[in-house]
Amino acid sequence: MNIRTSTEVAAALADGTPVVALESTITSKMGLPSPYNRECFDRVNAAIRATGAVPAVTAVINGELWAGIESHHETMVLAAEEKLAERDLPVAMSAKRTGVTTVSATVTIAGLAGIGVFATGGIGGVHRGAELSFDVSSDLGAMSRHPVIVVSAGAKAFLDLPKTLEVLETLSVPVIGYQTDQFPAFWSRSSGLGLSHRVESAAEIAAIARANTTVGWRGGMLVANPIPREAEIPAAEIADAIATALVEAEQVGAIGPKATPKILAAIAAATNSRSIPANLALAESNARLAGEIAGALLRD
Ligand code: PSU
Ligand code: MN
Repeated sequence: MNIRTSTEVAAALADGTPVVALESTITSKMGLPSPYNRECFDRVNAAIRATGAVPAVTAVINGELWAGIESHHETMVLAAEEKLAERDLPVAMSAKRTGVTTVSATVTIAGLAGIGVFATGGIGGVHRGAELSFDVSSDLGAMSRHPVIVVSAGAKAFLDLPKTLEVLETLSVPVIGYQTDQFPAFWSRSSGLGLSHRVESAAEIAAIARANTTVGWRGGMLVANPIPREAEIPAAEIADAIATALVEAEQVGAIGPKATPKILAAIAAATNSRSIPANLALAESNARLAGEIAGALLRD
């Protein structure tokens, strides 16, 4: 197989220890400003370990796909400046480039490595104004084609969340609320949009994943895990910051792959950095739940 894994991840996959994939864009400068990107990296890795699972950070290093980097790669991966989505992987491989992976690239690599659970912050989705810009994240299509459970705090609130849910339905990606009836909005526990499916435990998520295999579903599913209550930013406050950030991103012409990093940075500025601890807390909480799901998948 054309996938490299750390010695630890290779051993875990071989002996049936749970493994959780992690993306690397959120822990690059495009996801969080330094030093919070390193703090996020350390906290999500520790949260997965605390559940007894092994973290597998995905990245592309000198053209090779890694599912579980070695510790000597960490500094380079945290500093990498190229954001790679699924379609960028073949180009980065042939040109022997180094870059960080988005959700779409991570589910691709995790699927190839046989890792069935992945924790992120928030998935990409349908951008506001997509009816004119056509900006729909490749994360959505990738989740429908790779058999990986994605644990996220919903989708980022600057997206068009109703349209994001519609596209997930069109693509047949199950969306499961973890201890919630509503789709979370990243910094806030709820978007006000109802979900059809709710579970209370990691074991129920594992059972749904197994049933998906029984019905022949070859794609993944989205687990929507609301941000911890104590870290939540009230929806009205974040709404103002989002409005400011979207105007700023438009003024500097941040479109395509540059849009999400620019909007995230502008929201951090507009909230006096309050968005950052919220982002760290939700990523950590998603990592913990993903570790529990990976354990439940192997146990029962
Ligand atoms: N969530 C975060 N920070 C991020 C991202 C998500 O809290 O940096 C990244 C993820 O890697 C996601 C990507 O896959 O943004 C989506 O980018 P785009 O909208 O260009 O598809
Ligand atoms: Mn896009």
